[in-house]
Amino acid sequence: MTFRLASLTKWVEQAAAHARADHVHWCDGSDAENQRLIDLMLETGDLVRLNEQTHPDCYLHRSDPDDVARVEHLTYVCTEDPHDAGPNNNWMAPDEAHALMDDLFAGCMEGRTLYVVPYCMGPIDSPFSRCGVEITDSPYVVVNMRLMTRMGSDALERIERDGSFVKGLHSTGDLDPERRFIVHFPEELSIQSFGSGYGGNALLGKKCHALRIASHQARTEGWLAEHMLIVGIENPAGEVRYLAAAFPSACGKTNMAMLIPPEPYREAGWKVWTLGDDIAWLHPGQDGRLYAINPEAGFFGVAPGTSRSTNPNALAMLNKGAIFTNVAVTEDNQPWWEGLDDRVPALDWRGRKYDPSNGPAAHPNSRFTTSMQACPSYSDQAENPDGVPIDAIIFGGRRAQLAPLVLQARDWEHGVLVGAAMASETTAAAAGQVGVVRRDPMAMKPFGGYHFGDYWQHWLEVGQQLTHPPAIFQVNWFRRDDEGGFIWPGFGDNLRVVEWILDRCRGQVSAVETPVGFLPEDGAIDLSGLKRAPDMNALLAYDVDGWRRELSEMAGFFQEFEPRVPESLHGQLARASAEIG
Ligand code: OXD
Ligand code: MN
Repeated sequence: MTFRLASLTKWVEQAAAHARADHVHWCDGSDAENQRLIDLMLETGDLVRLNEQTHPDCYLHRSDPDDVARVEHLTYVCTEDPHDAGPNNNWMAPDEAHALMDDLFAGCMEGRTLYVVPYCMGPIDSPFSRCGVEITDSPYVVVNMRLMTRMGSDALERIERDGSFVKGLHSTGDLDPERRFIVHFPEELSIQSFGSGYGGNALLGKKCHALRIASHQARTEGWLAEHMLIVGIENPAGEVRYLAAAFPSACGKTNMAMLIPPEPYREAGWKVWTLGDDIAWLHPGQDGRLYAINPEAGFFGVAPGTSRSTNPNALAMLNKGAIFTNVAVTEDNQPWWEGLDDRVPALDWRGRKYDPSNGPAAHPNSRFTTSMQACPSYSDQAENPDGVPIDAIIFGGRRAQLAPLVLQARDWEHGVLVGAAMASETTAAAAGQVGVVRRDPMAMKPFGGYHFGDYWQHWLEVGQQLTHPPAIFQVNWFRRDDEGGFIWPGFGDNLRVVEWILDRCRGQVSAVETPVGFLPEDGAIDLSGLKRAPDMNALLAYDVDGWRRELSEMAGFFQEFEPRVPESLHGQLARASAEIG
């Protein structure tokens, strides 16, 4: 590299001086550099080599036991005006946040190497991609960022061409949960993260940049940054249609992104193509359709529950070149987690001899990191600089009651209401209680970089630019029966619901209209080949009393975002309430 952007070198020099880093290393993303970092971490014990016969180039990282999930209560959005961060975010004044973080970062890299990690979110030559640079003292972060983003020299070249980038400053600090903060300065396009090495807190390209900062950028530039998988569905005629689907963390996005069609569908020629499992950047196109790119280049998936039957594609990509975080290991040093198979692990996620009285062997939020290209269903459209046209947007939640298996919104505006009012039970992906129903608009509760009222308004405005908007649906794979069991088989069988969604998009099937949206008619979801027919009446029931309560709870929830809730959302809610009576 012959020249470097002055604002970048200056920022790196200042950060290195302030943190008193011993060395500064500019990452080029090469294999040789990656190998050196892996060797270093094998020496320090940050990584453990897994069984080389069964899992070549696979490593295990055991994080600090107090550093295993995103910390939403320590995550801040620091806008000049607190109202701009909204009630959906923790807010701190930018000056106060800078003073706090400056204090924490002072001298924190003494004796450590500071790595400069240039990365590009999105295909390197896409006009929709955005770049960033993460400064970190964690080699684990560097090797993960290399899998998760386009990292290294190509990204640096693009940054120098663009002349702009998002600044991310990260240190694992001393991992003291009392000295842990993840702060965002959307107006400065910068992020500072201290005291955690965990993915969502430390891999700054992911949640911090590609969702919180990008959602803010997207608002000013007229697009959407969303917590959505992107998948291509090929029908037996060979036509591929693309869907984007938002689900809260740990609700099966990775499984849906790479699902294997059930046998009768496979035999008929259906195929599923994976473009992304977590984040979509959506842009209105010249032709009035909505186009999606995946800003990421890898998966940071939840391991527990991943098995040959639930997600064979994921399992196939975990045999080579994967990094595992907080899983258990078997006697012969293979990675293991609950739900994988019936072997008994030897060591749990903390490296202790496995003892069921200590709880699960793998941490419930244990993860794997792999490159997207390792996925057998990888679609090369993930590299398309223009993105792929989206036919349907799906909002999903984890709800034992009420929310039907699938429901279609009447139109874009109603769809924005459906997304804004989404609710789901909490999971282990974030620190805190698991299984509590909370509103999680567009699955963005932890990731929206600005006031949700403004965000819903922005969604409505993007819709106005689309002459052919995607149809919007809500799904719920997680309805339970009276004994607490799941009613719908889920996983690959979700394609049966997707087929109905695609038929609806093309106007090929009629549906039952209710005040809360369209439901499938009797027999409209193909159940052929299922060993046991699920109770479709229970899955598709329209419970008037339940919905009446739900609409009044939605109204209560929207109250929190006044006076910024768009009028048309009130209108949509009033219409549904009037129709229910
Ligand atoms: C993730 C999350 O890691 O949503 O994708 O927590
Ligand atoms: Mn996620």
